[in-house]
Amino acid sequence: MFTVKEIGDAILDGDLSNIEAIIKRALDKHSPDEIINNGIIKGMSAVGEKFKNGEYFLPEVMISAETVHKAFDILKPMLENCDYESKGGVVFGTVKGDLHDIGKNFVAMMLVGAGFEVIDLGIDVPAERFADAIVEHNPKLLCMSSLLTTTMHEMKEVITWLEEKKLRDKVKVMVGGAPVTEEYAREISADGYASNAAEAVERANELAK
Ligand code: B1M
Repeated sequence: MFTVKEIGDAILDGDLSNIEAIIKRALDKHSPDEIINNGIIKGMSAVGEKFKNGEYFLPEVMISAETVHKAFDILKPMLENCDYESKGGVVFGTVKGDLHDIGKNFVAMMLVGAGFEVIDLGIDVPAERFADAIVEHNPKLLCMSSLLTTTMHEMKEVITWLEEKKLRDKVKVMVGGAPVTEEYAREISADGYASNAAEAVERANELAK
């Protein structure tokens, strides 16, 4: 039996070869939500701390990120198969110039688990692709993630682009990611902001009403 703490440690150690077995055994005792919030997110936050303190360098961070992706592959179908009625579509992407997707994937998975249909545009998404996806999928929400202070301004670019294309009134816009704040969200006229995945689900529920 593996505890959620051990899952966090496996992420921190980048234990790619054992993560599948660890998650599967942890599922005997813990829900996917618990594993994500108390295991994987805590582990990845610890990786972030070590990166910040200079104890970890990019190779260690990348192997931990890969371990997280492998854990997601196992947990994702479990969240998707929940018996929820669809609350509407969500177009989601990490903004142009930004390759971080772990947080976006967490939030997307939680939104799927809460009954939204997520159209994931991936990373490095330019304004035009967000706009095209709105026309194609007619979602209730547009979600953008940014992890870099040098890319968060792209969120404003997207909103301006939507205004120019007369698409702004068709969706509610929610933004998030480590450098993004509630104040910044207000400044760029986003409709909502969340600082973590659980809050993102709450905000999405409010905005989709
Ligand atoms: Co990067 N990186 N990175 N990195 N990286 C950060 C973000 C950084 C803070 C590290 C540091 O210096 N302390 C720093 C940014 C500094 C800044 O801008 N202020 C940084 C840097 C500088 C860089 C590079 C420039 C490094 C380089 O090449 N020299 C480079 C940039 C590449 C690019 O994007 N163009 C780079 C590269 C990478 C990797 C590829 C190695 C890897 C990404 C792998 C991947 O994502 N597939 C990576 C990682 C892993 C990190 C850290 C260590 C961890 C990020 C993470 O996954 N956190 C990060 C340090 C840190 O954050 N402490 C760092 C865990 C994740 C669960 O949290 O993403 O914050 P987070 O998501 C949260 C919330 O923010 C929120 O909910 C999530 C779950 O709770 N949230 C939303 C996120 N999106 C949301 C959307 C919402 C609502 C909530 O609504 C729509």
